[in-house]
Amino acid sequence: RRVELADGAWFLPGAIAESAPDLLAAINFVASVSPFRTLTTRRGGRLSAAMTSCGTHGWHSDRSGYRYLEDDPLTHRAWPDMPTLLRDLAGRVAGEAGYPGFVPQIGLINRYAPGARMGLHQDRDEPDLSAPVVSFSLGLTARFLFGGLERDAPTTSVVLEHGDAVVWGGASRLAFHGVSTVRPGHHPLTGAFRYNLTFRII
Ligand code: MD3
Ligand code: FE
Repeated sequence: RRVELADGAWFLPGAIAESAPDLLAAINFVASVSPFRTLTTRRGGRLSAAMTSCGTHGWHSDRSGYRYLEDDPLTHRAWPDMPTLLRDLAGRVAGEAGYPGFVPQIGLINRYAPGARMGLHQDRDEPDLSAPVVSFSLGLTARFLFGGLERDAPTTSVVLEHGDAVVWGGASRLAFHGVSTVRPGHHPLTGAFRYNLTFRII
């Protein structure tokens, strides 16, 4: 099943639910090489979701701002290779949403403990904005907010549950979006966390 949330944005409820245990194992592999860490913003704030990455580059933020880096500044080594399962599943889900031939270069993994959130933002650090962003949600539920191309445009929300996928392309690629504060809970596979994986091309 696929539902168009906005022009070019497709919600595929439960699309990755079957693969959840294998996805968790892949996340644990990535985190064993490049651990989850809390990043700082240019202004000195802290992002409340912990992050790590796999693939050719990883996303990083510090006093110098946001960017993709070839090496992990925590380990001073390359980021872990993207597990084949992640690459294949992201490609399959993109195809189901009408974006065939998607081969992600980077997998950014966000880990939300209860109380964590992500403020309204655009994903615009990728030079190739013709490629969609594919996102997978695992574990605790979250309310996801998305708006228009301007920060003050009205927002709509959708509840993202364990096993859901969303693909953002076309006219929605630069839409403002964010995640409301994750509420306390327990999930049999992820315990007290929500994980979100986003697959990108830069
Ligand atoms: C809409 N992550 O990592 S995933 C992010 O749940 C991010 O962790 C959220 O926003 C999370 O940047 C939301 C859904 C999502 C991802 C990328 C998008 C929505 C998007 C890119 C463009 C438009
Ligand atoms: Fe985003």
